[in-house]
Amino acid sequence: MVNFKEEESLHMLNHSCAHLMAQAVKHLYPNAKFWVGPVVEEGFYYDIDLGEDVIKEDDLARIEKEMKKCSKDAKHIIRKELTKDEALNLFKEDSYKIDLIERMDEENVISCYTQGDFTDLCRGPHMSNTKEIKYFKLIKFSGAYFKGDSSNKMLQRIYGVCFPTQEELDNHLKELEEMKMRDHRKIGKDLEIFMISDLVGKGLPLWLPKGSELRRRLERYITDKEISSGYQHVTTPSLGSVNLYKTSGHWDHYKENMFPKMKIDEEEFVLRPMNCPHHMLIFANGIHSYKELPIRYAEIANDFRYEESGAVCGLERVRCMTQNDSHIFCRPDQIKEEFAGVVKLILAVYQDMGITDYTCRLSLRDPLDKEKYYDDDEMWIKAENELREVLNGLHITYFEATGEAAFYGPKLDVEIKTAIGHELTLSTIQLDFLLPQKFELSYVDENGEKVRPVVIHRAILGTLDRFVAFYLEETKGYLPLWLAPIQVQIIPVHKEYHGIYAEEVYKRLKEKGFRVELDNRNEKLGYKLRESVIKKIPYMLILGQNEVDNHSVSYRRAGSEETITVSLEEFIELLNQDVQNKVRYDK
Ligand code: TSB
Ligand code: ZN
Repeated sequence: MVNFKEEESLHMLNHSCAHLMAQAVKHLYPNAKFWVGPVVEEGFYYDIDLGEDVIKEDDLARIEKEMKKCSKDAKHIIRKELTKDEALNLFKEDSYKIDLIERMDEENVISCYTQGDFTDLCRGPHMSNTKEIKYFKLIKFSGAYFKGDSSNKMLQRIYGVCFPTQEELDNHLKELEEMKMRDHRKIGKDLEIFMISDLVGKGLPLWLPKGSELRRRLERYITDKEISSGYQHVTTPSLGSVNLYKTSGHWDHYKENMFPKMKIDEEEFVLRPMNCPHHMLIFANGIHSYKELPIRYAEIANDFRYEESGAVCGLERVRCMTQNDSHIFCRPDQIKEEFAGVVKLILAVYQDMGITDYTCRLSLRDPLDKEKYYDDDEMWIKAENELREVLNGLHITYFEATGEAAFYGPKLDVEIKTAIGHELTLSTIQLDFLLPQKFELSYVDENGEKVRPVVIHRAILGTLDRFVAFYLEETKGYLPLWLAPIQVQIIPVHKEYHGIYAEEVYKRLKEKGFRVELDNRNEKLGYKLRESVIKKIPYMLILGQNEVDNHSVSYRRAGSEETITVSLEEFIELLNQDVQNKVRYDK
């Protein structure tokens, strides 16, 4: 009896299920040829050459049905060991298997597994009978290039998952469904936040009117917060000369993440991947006394990075991003205070947003691998200790990651996990001792001597792109009132009878500065309500005869079934309270 509690057995079950799927596919597509079918985190997949055929949504159910049949057939799964020659002979019609066998050397034991009419080359181990493979589901399919090389043939990849019991399978499918519902790409579509067009390009999202409104709210919020915390905003171009990036060192160390250079007249330019060099030059533009420091330049800035096409994902990893960036120029004796200031700013912003689920990673150098880092032992030891002291002093829980520091200094990254399990950095604070040197920055100290400042790079929201991706998932799309692109949706029960009153309410809310939509279309009430629910608009106002007669409004808050009737003035007060308290509706 197999103990399914053990991961190994689950692995074996999933692997056997991949064979079961291959057997079913072979029954339905007799010319199918199989490449590899590994077990992966989400279950298993198999890469299949179907000739001219392409898998479509309906085919998954058909294949599943055939798998059920193969399972019920209760065939023994029989292992047989082969010499290389025997294996080559057995699979002589199958170029994929020959490719695999050719690469095996003499020490490898070559084995194949047979279940009824189906034999596959496989190391095993497997379940002993197909009847043991019962609780499975084919999840999704995609194209996958043979050996991952885009110049090769595109194979059909089918993903599935298998469990020892129906209950475990059901739980897993439920989790997958919840994950899908929370995926920012789905919410972003429902809420009309952004779209992607192949004609524009991968990783280059287009922000729709509602998405742009959300961005504007975030920009205003963070800019105001920064200005009140002593930052000065600057505006710099999204490209710069190649020489600028040669001076900064990005050309040597970051080129593979940049779009290629372009030549105009006799000059070469690049789309910028970061804003630091521009900000260094603004600092270098003046003479600075030690008394002026710290100087904090901030910018809501567009950057461009080459991210691999397989890595780009909705808004969370893009090729054109908008950083909520700043570079702080300070004296070495101000590092601690400035670092603490940024940490506190992050905490304040997270508190406003209601974000509690994150991890802080303090990335340090590996002292045994000094080659990898800017060479100044004393500086590293001092800086790392100072960062630790600040974090401890603020009672921040963090973990240390040795060897994860940047070349130019230690950093603190705030990490979050997305709905589909990606671990990403949201906020970051990075100490830098090198760029000031590259740009020969200095300030004048109390003795009239020129001294190098230290730079702190920091992003609080990270990029607006990644932040919105994260926050849509964090709130499940129920954006708080202060950020919601549309705050109130007004729905008259009958346009002819209640439309005029609805207009009045609309005007009054607009006057008060709220973002309101009036749904005066000739659609059924139920239809309008359903649409508003999908869009997760924080407040729905339903206005019928009762409301007209009493000069009242009936509201329903997003995610709630309850309808509450109050006077219009009370409703305005409620909205003001929600904005002021930054109330979250999903918690
Ligand atoms: C903070 N020069 C620093 C800056 O001064 C910098 O660029 N740091 S960074 O490379 O870590 O990027 C800042 C933030 O941008 C990251 O913390 C992350 O939240 C976000 N980010 C990075 N790459 C992407 C991307 N491809 N798509 C969306 N957001 C990204
Ligand atoms: Zn920077």
